[in-house]
Amino acid sequence: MPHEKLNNCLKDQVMTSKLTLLAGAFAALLLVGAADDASAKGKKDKATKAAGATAALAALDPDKDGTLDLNEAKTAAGAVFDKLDPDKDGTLDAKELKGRLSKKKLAAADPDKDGTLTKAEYLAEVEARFKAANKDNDGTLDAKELATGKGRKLLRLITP
Ligand SMILES: [Ca+2]
Ligand SMILES: [Ca+2]
Ligand SMILES: [Ca+2]
Repeated sequence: MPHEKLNNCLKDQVMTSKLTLLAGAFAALLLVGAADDASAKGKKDKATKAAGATAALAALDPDKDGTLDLNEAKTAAGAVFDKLDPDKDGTLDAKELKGRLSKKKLAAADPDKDGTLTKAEYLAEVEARFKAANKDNDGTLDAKELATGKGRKLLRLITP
């Protein structure tokens, strides 16, 4: 190989490896950026959920003691039930529930299997979710407990 050609060939190789390095560095930057975004999003989600739970709690807590007790949850649930039952026949069917309960959950909460929930059945489901969300078993739910997955499942049934 003539000297010049060899030189060019080497230059090409150096260029290629530099480009590969650059591409690698760029990809790494992108990855770091994506990871940052994901953790920022996670934090934001958590903050949003906590803020949502705090706001929901404020609306559900007539005695303003900063926690939700079972009576308060049931009172709120009763109001939601009445609102969802515009034909006032005392039962909610899947359509009236508007996705607050999945089909499976509706079936589980409906022991007489007539496809609708009476207020008593609805309140029993509320009580079960309240207990599931009340991790420390102190009889009340605070904003932190309401922000958990189980807490939000309860909120779905008791917030307008
Ligand atoms: Ca309260
Ligand atoms: Ca029923
Ligand atoms: Ca608690």
